[in-house]
Amino acid sequence: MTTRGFVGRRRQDDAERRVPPGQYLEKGFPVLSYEPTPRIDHKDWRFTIEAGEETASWGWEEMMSLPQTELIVDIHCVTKWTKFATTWRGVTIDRFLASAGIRTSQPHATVYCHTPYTTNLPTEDLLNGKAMVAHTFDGAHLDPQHGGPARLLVPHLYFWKSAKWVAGLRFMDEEELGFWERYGYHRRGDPWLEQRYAGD
Ligand SMILES: Nc1nc2c(c(=O)[nH]1)N[C@H]1C(S)=C(S)[C@@H](COP(=O)(O)O)O[C@H]1N2
Ligand SMILES: [Mo]
Repeated sequence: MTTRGFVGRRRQDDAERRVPPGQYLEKGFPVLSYEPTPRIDHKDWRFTIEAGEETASWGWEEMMSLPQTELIVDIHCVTKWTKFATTWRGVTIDRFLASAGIRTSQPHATVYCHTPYTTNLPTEDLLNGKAMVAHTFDGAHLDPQHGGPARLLVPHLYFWKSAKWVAGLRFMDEEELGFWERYGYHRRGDPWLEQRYAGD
């Protein structure tokens, strides 16, 4: 019985270590969108990558025929909620690049959407399995409110980098600030370093 108490305490400590500084644990899945939820048909969905002179673009079926990856990850919103163990399925940015034979040399990336939302981040945060275009959440089609038919997922950065209704990536030599970044949010947004605002 003392053992049970001890194990309970240990579990709580583990949970606390898993929540980045300044965050709290959220059991639900809040919706945060500045624009109204668009309804995008699979047949109208495209994902484009531009890197210098090179451009490649995939329709829905083309994306689904690429190798798929499942990720189970904690996510962290800059409004301070953290959600544990969310399950996603999609295609990593590496797979898109490899399927088109594109090599990125540009250090900056801008993410754009089927809506006016944009966000920017360093290119390296999108590579080596760190980011994907996700179309499935918890085994079901991604809800339109959460970015369906597909959103970017960059779970190791604050969730505003995970652009919903993603339409493309532009790799660039010069940095171009995105929607929230122009309002003073951080260019990278690492939750473990509490990079909430420019200058953090
Ligand atoms: N297109 C688009 N993507 C977006 C946003 C948005 O307003 N528009 N909000 C961002 C923010 S601040 C967060 S926390 C997450 C919220 O995703 P959710 O609504 O699925 O929880 O989406 C990010 N991606
Ligand atoms: Mo957010």
